[in-house]
Amino acid sequence: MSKPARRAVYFLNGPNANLYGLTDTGTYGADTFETLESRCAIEAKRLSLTLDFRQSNSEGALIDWVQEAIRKADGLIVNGAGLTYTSIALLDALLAFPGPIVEVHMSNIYRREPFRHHSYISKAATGIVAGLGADGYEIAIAAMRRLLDRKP
Ligand code: DHK
Repeated sequence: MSKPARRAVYFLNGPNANLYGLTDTGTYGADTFETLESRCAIEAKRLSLTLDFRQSNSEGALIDWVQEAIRKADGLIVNGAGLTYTSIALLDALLAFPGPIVEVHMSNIYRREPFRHHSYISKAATGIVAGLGADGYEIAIAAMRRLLDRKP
């Protein structure tokens, strides 16, 4: 079988994702954010994806990166973290992205507090991965590869 075409994917992480593995390991697991990033880099390489993996605590930075992705990326994976439940501005930026979007959460947000049960950004998502911990990050990348390979 021929190798799939190389595609560019942005993987954006919101506020406090940099604390994964350092606090609340019961919810988010013991992998640090750096470990998560290197696991994703390995999976992306295996699937011929060029991965741009970023994290910010700032809503504006995340929105700027989504706008940058509109020009530079074929697919977008996003863990909005706490902004998932508050940011219509992040939703509006994501709605402007023309390619597939995978929303990812380390935890199963529907088993948690009610305020985590409504994601604004899901309206822009092609699909969602939640509750699978760090494995979910790799699964989101594999799902993105399949979405990018779909015939229009
Ligand atoms: C990450 C966070 O930081 C929380 O604010 C969300 C999400 C859940 C996650 O499971 O990855 O509520």
